[in-house]
Amino acid sequence: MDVVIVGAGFAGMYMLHSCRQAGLSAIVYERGGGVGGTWYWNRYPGARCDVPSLEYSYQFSEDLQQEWEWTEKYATQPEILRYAEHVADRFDLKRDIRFDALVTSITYDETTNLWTTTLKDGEQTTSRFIVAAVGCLSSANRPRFTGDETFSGRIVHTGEWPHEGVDFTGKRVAVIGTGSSGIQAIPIIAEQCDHLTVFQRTASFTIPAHNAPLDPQYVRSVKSDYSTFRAKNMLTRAALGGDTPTGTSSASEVSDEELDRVLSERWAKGGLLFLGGFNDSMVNKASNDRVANWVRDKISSIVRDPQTAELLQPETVIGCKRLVVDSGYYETFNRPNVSLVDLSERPIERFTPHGIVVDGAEHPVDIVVLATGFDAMTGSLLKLGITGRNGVSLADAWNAGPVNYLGLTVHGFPNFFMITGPGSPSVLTNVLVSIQHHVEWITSTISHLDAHGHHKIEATKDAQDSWVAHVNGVASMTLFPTCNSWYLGANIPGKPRIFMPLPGFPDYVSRVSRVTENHYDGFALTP
Ligand code: N01
Repeated sequence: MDVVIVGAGFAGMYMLHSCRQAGLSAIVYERGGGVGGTWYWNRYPGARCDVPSLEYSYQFSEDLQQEWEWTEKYATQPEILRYAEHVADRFDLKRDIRFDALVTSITYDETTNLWTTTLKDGEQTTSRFIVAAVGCLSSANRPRFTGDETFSGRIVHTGEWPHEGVDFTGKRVAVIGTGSSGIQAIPIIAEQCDHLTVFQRTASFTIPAHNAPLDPQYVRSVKSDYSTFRAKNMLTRAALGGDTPTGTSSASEVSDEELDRVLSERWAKGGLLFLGGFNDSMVNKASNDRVANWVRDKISSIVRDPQTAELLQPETVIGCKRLVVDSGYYETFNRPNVSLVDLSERPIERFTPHGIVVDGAEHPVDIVVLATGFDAMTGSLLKLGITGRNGVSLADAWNAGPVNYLGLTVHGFPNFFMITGPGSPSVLTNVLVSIQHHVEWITSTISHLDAHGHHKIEATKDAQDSWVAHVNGVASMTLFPTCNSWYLGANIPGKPRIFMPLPGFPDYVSRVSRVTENHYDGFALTP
């Protein structure tokens, strides 16, 4: 093979299509039984994208983007999975995808300049290039709790949701975790179950989605000039929401009335662009405090029980942990069948056969939903068992953190590419846009190598060191490093604390373009 691609989510599918267009032979190995990546696994109730559907979609084919009809502003998981299936069928992708194919190792051979990919069943394939399209949030974090093996009920993880669904009728349910997954699932589970106990270690800031069916007239107007709509989005920091520009003033400088006007407007509109009301919310603590306090007051105005309302008010900087978008989350705590248990001071003590004990009190439970997130950005890459030049494993190379060049490559790992890897804007963007950028760069780079008789591309150590310094420098100008988020790896015990994604999509794109135009500056190309 020219290219072995790992993962058949949105990144792997487009990578395969792009390879074919460039005349490269390629095969995709996918551990799941179907396409869709994160949307294949995350089937929990309420799972839905928080990027508007007209943006969270491919733009490489005008016909595709014209013919596909999204039904809601924010698409549900089943609808996104149907879209992924549609794309796979429309571009005849499945004939080059091997499903239920778990990659156990990928090893570089310096003498042949080839990579060998080994599957769990022992099958091996050699290829000139490897593209890891494994997703940023695809390695479930399943913390163990004392006594959980004695629990007589069922334990499920949002990121590995049973395909047949879970019936909560008449059950006492625990949800552990209040990030995006928990916050999406909690309102739906509360409606279905007998009693829901939410176990919260850290409160999250969440903004209402105000989801609704898509207005056909709006869809027609976007589709009448889709490319301009896409181009505007790509010029924003998060490659998203070009129609709602970021405010031009500082939240620390406006009057109380102006602050309230801007934030009320953004709250009423809903969604992730809430934080763009002012131009400095993520770089100026005083500004962030004012925005955060406004949301804290909002929580108090929605949640009737004052003690619960207080527990639901996050203490962190708003936006430090990824902002969540919800449908009826805070309102759910006004239901008589929902209670909140605070773990911030006292963690879960143990599981018993019939419940969960915190601070000496047992909460009776039949089903436990772990909404405990992922070993983000590096977890799935490290699970591939990658070994590069001189027998050095990726795990060793990343011992102190995921060093990389442009978030696309790693020194010591020639002809190996990552899509939305650490060091790229990835999770701080509409990831479909980042995926497109990376896929097209990787394909054109391979074509460039072939056209110029180069067999090998590898980031130099110097270029990698400068890139890592650049990413750290940008992150340190923001408020992102001020809390324990998965962006920093802080949710996984023992993981190096490094801010992994790079804020700012447009600047990233220009930097990558400059590297390419400058004869792949920072890379060694070997004839
Ligand atoms: O995971 P998370 P997620 N005991 O890591 C808690 C994307 N996404 O699956 O904050 C008790 O955010 C943990 O507590 P703490 C999106 O990018 C998108 O919800 O570490 N609690 C936290 O509350 C998102 O950010 C959508 O103190 C424990 C929670 O579990 C990312 O995926 C939907 C614990 C984990 O929250 C991850 O979201 C869903 C323990 N031992 C996800 N361990 C969209 O809408 C962990 N927690 C597109």
